[in-house]
Amino acid sequence: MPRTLIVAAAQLGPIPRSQSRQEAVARLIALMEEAKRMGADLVVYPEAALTAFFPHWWIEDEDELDSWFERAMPNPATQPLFDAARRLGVAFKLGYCELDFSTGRKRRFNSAILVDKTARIVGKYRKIHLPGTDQHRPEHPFQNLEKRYFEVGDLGFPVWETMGGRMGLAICNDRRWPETYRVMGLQGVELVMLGYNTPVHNPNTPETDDLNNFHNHLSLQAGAYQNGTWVVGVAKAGVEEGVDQIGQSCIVAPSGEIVAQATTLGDEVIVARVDLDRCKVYQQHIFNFARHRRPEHYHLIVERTGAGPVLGRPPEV
Ligand code: CDV
Repeated sequence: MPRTLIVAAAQLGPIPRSQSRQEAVARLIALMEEAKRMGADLVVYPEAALTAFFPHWWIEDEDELDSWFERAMPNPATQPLFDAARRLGVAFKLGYCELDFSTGRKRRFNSAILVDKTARIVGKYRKIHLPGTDQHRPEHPFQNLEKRYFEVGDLGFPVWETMGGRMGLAICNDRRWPETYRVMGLQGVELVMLGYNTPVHNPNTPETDDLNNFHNHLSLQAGAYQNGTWVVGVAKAGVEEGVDQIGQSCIVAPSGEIVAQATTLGDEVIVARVDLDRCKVYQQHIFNFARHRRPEHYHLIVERTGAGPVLGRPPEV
């Protein structure tokens, strides 16, 4: 298996509330075809790439809420994307909202799947770090109701051996948490793929709005470097149903350097040549976890500083 892949980040502009799944999928296929022309082996799409980001709205009607979710993958609306992957020989990572009945009760997740060049689903991840609240905040210009609409993912942070490397998935807010990368880093991950819907304005913390682009890249670059892994972060960008979202989709090398970056807030493909062997210099030396990581000593620092576990933080992040 070659250890070098051409990886594409397929940024999306806004998906209007009125846009059908079929129309959204047609956009994804157009981006995949463009990525193929650019030589791509693998295309990474954003979080919730089939619909508008409905957690920004208060929805009381159960059927209306369910209408934003997928009950199967693939399904009739997304089958053309799988067909395109097989026809073009391009793997992809897709973010979508999942309605699951496998345990005998209805569960909703913010999910992502990794699909190989034969259109076979290699793995699934369900978002663990859900931001926002489960409460309606009518005084805010828009909501983030992920804690109301989704359950915390129950699949952990697995890593799959496929496409010649070790691949992992994360979703949006996960990228801000070092644990996300480290749990996969401890499994030797070489390429982390994630998508995001990140508003420019955070109604809870407007004083940090100016730093949103900086914090996006800071998180992606730190996660990459500190685990010696490639990271691809892909936005749904632009003004979607009145909510302005950041772009800045990018591909980050294990050095922490950004090697490709989107320059628009619309549908845009960027590509990079991803040599998975570039992880080795970091994973075998500065971040050789087996040789240098000392988890058995970390608790001493907590005891000496008296910091203890951090409890009682405000419920919203
Ligand atoms: N979809 C997200 O997870 N968005 C969060 C916002 C709400 C802070 C993010 O971390 O980008």
